[in-house]
Amino acid sequence: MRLYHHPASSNARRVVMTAKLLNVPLELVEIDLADEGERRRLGELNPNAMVPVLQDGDFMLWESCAIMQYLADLSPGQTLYPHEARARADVNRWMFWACQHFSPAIGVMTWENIWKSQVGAGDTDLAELARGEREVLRFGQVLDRHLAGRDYRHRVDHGCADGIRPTESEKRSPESAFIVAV
Ligand SMILES: N[C@@H](CCC(=O)N[C@@H](CS)C(=O)NCC(=O)O)C(=O)O
Repeated sequence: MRLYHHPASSNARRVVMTAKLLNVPLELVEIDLADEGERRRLGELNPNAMVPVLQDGDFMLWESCAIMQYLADLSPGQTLYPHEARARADVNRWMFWACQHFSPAIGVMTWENIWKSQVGAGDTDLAELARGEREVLRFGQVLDRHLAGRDYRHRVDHGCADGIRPTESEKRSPESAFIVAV
């Protein structure tokens, strides 16, 4: 299976981390989101022209959480994505939360701090950055409270140790811990 991704995309990273935890080999194809030609090619794979996109033979799948669930469904005996209804609903709850709340908040930060300059879309909008910071703080606190007292770091470390590393610019940005963790 092939995954079209970008290393700085948290949406792509959560798929890569899931594949590593499930021991599903993926051929990683990096898309340069700053390149017009590559973005056009991406638009042929995903009408939203976004990474990640999974190619499994003639089956194309976009949306990171759908890809994660698909990889789990292809992995007999896996325990990462539970089968029991409430346990699965709890995982689904956090997946929807990440897509609806946390990722969009992080997205404001990464757009203003990283992508905007790379695609020549102008200077950082400080008001927008402040709004992003407020949103990251609001939803980050929800995650923080949920994780307090739970043993979760070894899972994240396991994913990171296998090659998921923040770029130098992400290391300097305050949200890098969240980008790696989610
Ligand atoms: N809901 C989508 C979001 C995907 C997404 O926002 N991808 C970003 C990178 S993190 C992207 O490709 N952006 C390119 C663009 O907006 O043009 C998912 O979970 O896969």
